[in-house]
Amino acid sequence: MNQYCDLHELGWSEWFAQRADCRSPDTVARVAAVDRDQLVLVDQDGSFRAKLAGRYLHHHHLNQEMPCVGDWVCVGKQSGDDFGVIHALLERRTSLRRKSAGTTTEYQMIAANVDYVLIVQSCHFDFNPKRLERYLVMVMEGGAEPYILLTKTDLVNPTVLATQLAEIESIGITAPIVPLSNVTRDGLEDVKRLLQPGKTYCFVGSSGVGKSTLINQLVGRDRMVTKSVSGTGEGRHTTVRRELIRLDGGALVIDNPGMREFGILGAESGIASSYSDIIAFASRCRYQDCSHAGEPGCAVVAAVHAGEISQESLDSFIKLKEEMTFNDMSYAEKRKKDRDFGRYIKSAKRDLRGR
Ligand SMILES: Nc1nc2c(ncn2[C@@H]2O[C@H](COP(=O)(O)OP(=O)(O)OP(=O)(O)O)[C@@H](O)[C@H]2O)c(=O)[nH]1
Ligand SMILES: [Mg+2]
Ligand SMILES: [Zn+2]
Repeated sequence: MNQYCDLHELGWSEWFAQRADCRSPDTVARVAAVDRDQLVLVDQDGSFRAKLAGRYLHHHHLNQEMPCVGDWVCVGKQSGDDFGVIHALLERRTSLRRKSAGTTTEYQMIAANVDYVLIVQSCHFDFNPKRLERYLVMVMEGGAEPYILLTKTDLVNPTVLATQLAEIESIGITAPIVPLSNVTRDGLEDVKRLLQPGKTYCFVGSSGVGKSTLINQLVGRDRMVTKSVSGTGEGRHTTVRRELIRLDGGALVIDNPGMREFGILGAESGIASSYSDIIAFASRCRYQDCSHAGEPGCAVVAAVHAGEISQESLDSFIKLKEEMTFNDMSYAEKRKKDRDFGRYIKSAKRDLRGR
């Protein structure tokens, strides 16, 4: 994060100024990353570490009450000290979150105070309009604006891409779509044009679709860790934490670990890496909606037989997916209520503008 910038350059606006009521001598800072019980904050003087005040932890227990990347907080810091104590969380203007499995009151936060969410899918293997819709609902509900990025266009022929674009439009999705390749750099300028200084952009999408690679291209150097896995372009779970960074052009971007669609929002936990193996194999199953329960052409079951995945991790993965189906029920209900999805999106957008 750049040193010595104005709070506005970190995304601060009148909206927050009107609601900030930090007790003196606390000042406001933005959460750039969360590492277990420590947070990385940024303010006009640069970045520093901080932890939550004991009193705060005592009074707040829900997931969504804990500061997440993108949040603004009130923090006490002695001048010259490089460690802060967080006393309060400022109201969120927008939030990107999902319901936790099996509870109605708790949410898993992905990021806060995001202006735009870039939903990233690869047009090679990962393309899935249903999942795209689920992301769109999540974005709209959180109050941010969506963009759709289709990566790895170098791996499909143009007619495949054209069919995918047509399919997205045919189901009533009106969000702007940018096809791109991190390899040929086609479309990169289109992405850059979307990015405005002082606005916050959160990248979401499955593991391996090229989120970090894209952010590195935008930064102009290798800021995020990416992993080369195979010539076919499938990736494994590489990014392990969310992080807010400021691009030279002034836009603020948040990288995310993949696999959101499975709702493993605590994807930082150890099990995530074994699931990402399963997901990598699953992308090669014959059927896109394969449940890995004996369908023909199932690459996951084949990998179990080959000893590349253990039966136990497959079992827990399937169990987790069942929970996620439960998670998605609210989405199904929403769809029933509002059969015309396009209309739903439009009204959500109207609500947003009315805010
Ligand atoms: N052919 C091709 N490969 C790409 C493209 N973008 C990324 N890759 C490759 O895909 C793999 C995964 O890329 P990452 O950027 O690590 O993916 P990610 O979305 O950040 O993945 P997670 O951090 O696990 O969520 C790497 O091997 C990249 O080199 C692309 O446009 N075309
Ligand atoms: Mg990544
Ligand atoms: Zn399968």
